[in-house]
Parts: sequence; C-alpha cells; structure tokens
Amino acid sequence: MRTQVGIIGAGPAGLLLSHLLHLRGIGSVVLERRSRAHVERRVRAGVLEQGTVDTLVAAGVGERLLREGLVHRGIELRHGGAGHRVAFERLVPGRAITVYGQQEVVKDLVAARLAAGGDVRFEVGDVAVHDAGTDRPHLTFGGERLDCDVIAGCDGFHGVSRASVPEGVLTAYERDYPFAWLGVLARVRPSAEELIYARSERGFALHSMRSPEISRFYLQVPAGEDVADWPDERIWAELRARLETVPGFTLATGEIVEKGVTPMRSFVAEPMRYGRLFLAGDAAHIVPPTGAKGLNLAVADVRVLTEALAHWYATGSADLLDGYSDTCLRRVWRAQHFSWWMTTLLHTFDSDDAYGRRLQHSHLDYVTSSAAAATTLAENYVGLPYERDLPGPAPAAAEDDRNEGTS
Ligand code: RFL
Ligand code: PHB
Repeated sequence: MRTQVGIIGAGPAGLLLSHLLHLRGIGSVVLERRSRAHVERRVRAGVLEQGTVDTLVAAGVGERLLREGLVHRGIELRHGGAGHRVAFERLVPGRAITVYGQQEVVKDLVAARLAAGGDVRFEVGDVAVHDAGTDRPHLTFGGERLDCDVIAGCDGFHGVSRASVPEGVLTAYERDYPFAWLGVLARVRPSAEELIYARSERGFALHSMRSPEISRFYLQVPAGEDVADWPDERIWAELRARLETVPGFTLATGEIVEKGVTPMRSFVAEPMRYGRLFLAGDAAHIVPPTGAKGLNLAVADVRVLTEALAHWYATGSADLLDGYSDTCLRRVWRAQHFSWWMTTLLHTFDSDDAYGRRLQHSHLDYVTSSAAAATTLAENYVGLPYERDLPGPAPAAAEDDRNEGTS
C-alpha cells in the first residue's frame, strides 16, 4: 500500500493534518491505535485560541463549533479573597477564546475526513516506523506495509514516533511538577460565565465549562494521586473550599460524570524532525494545562507542516520542510514559558519557603493590578498571531537588519 503522507495518531494533530492536506490535494492515511468511540469520548482540552477557531472554520470543520462554542472575552484570577477579571476586550481588543471540548473537535474532524472519503483506520495495533532516515520511509502495522513520502508522528507523548528516532538525534528539555490535576466533568450549570483560575493556600482550582449544562473543574492534587481517593463528596468539598473565597460566589453542584488525574509536565524534543519523520503536537512537546496551550500548539504545528509539504510537492523545494522544526519551536517555546509561568503563578509548591510564597503573592498582585502585566497574560492566553510562524528571522532581528540598511 502507498500514500503520500503516513500519519500516526488520530488526535487533533493527525486528523487536522490529514484534512488540511486533503484540501491541498495531498493524500494521507491515518493509523490510530484506539477505537473511534474512544478518541471521540476522551475528555481533554476546552480552550481554543482565536487562531485555532479561524483555522478550523477556514478548513470547513467549524460549523458546529461556531454554533455551540462559547466565546469568552475574559477570565478571572481569584486569590486573597478577591476576584480580578483579565478583560481581553480591553487588553487585546478583537481577540477572544472559544470554549469547545477537544472531543467535539475530534468528532467534527473524523466526520469530515470520512465524508471526504479519507482513509482513517482505528484500532490499528503495533504501528512501527521504518527507514525514516532514508528517502524511502515506510510504516508497518498488523502485517501490512504502508510506503510513504513522509511520515507525520502525531501520536502524542507516549506514541511510537519519537521513540523510533535513533539515540542521540533528539535533545529533550523537560521539567516535572510535584503535583497533578484531578479533572472533573459534572452535569451542572457553570457557576460563573467565565473561567476562574483560583489560587488558594489549599492549592489551585479551575472552574471551566463545556456548555450551559456541563461544568468542568480541575483541582491541584499531589503527583501520583489515586482517583479512587476522591469520592464525589470530597471533590465538591475541596472545590468549595478553593473557589468559594469571594463574597457572593456559590458553587453549583451536580452529578459527576467523569473524573481522572493528569500528570503535569513540560517537555520539548528538538528538533521536531528526523529525516522524513516529522513530529507534531504532543509527540514533540507537552505543556502543563494551566495555559490551555497543548491543543492550540498541535494545530499550529500541522498548519506549518501542511504549508511546507504543499510547497515541497508543488515546487520540489524542501526549504519550508527544512525550516519546519525551527518555525514551530519558536511558538512552542513561547507557550512553554507561558504555561510554566501560569503554573508557578497559581499553584502551591510544598517546596516553597516563606520567601517563595511572598514572591508568588507579589507576582499575583502585579498581574492583577498592572495593565502591562495583565496584557502579557491576555496576549499569550488568547494566542499569538500566526505571522510569528513565518520562516525567517525573528521580528527584532528583521528590524535590526532594516536599521542597518538605512543608516
Ligand atoms: P493526542 O490527542 O494525544 O493524540 C494522539 C493520538 O495518537 C494515538 N496513538 C497511536 N496511534 C497509533 N499507534 C500508536 N502507537 C499510538 N500511540 C498513540 C492516540 O491514541 C491518540 O489518539 O495528541 P495531539 O493530536 O498532538 O493533540 C494534543 C492535545 O490532545 C493536547 O495537547 C491537549 O489535550 C492538551 N490540553 C489542553 N490543550 C489546550 O490547548 N487547551 C486546553 O484547555 C487543554 N486542557 C489538555 C487540557 C490536556 C489535558 N490532559 C488530559 C492531558 C486539559 C487536560 C486535563
Ligand atoms: C478545560 O476547560 O478543560 C480547561 C480550561 C482551561 C485550562 C485547561 C483546561 O487552562
């Protein structure tokens, strides 16, 4: 069997890549280890940057997103007995986020791929990458062989793509955090219109949502926590203790329909490429979810990869493919910093001494009282524009070049 681009993984990265390539007339086959029902039910991200929404809409998969997605023009930071709104409309005019579940994005993409006759195979076991360092890469799975021009590793953090790269090619940069997030989905109306990022002495809590009837919550818990130790009553009591810290706020409670513990990790593999294998999304990098960036980075990566592949097929020039990793890494590292920054701003660290806690309070006070600091948060949270993803020198360097030319 042969295709142009062999894609491993039917998460947002793999599915969107397959769809964007299709729109450029480039064929692909997507190989996914889990069942369709499983990937469509997996509860994960919820915050889409403006650029992600624009990408999905332009690709023709945004119809339900535009209808059902909740547009938010601010978030609340809650600490020290007060709530502070970070108002996007004032700080970053014209930019907003949309709350729409990742599994809904996945459902929309699967439906679009299948409607267009796309080849997406679920429950495909033992996918293996071969000869990625040559110009004849191929994949094997279940006794079959898929020859391709290039392979896209979109198989998440625990996939086979990155693991197949020979020792010494990639450099990993990482940081673990001494806590995890307990995520909860509940059948109850949201208790506020916007997301609430709450820092308390008991730990971080996040109030989010999926729809006017479904709320999504997260609690900072110790790393390695067992979800069995969190019966529903304990979850509600802890959410109340961390969120009901401002006058007049009452947490609405209801039936908990899903809960799970997610480790917190920062990770980047460089370069995001080995020969004809290109890594995209969580296969190449992980951010702690506090900045809501993981899914958005996956979308940004596959946009860049699509452009690079389209250019290669149209002209034979590998210039953009050669720039793929550097182009993506610029956005990736900005998101790494922002996600680490939000995480350290809002979580409690057992290791923190009195000095560390004072620093954190001062930082929170600054972000919630200075327009400059709040603008930094807002600009990163709603997402930086895609112009940053153009190959070539960073804007500052370009400016210097111009100055030199005119002096
Ligand atoms: P995915 O979604 O992990 O998809 C990878 C796919 O590859 C499959 N796979 C394989 N298939 C074949 N062979 C193999 N050997 C395979 N190994 C794996 C897997 O089954 C899966 O279907 O990676 P992708 O596409 O790169 O997408 C990344 C996002 O899923 C991730 O970054 C986000 O969910 C992160 N994230 C958030 N991102 C945001 O932008 N905004 C948020 O609000 C946000 N909140 C979150 C999050 C992630 C969370 N968890 C659970 C990690 C909240 C949480 C709690
Ligand atoms: C979510 O709604 O799942 C969500 C929102 C904001 C985050 C992370 C997750 O920072």
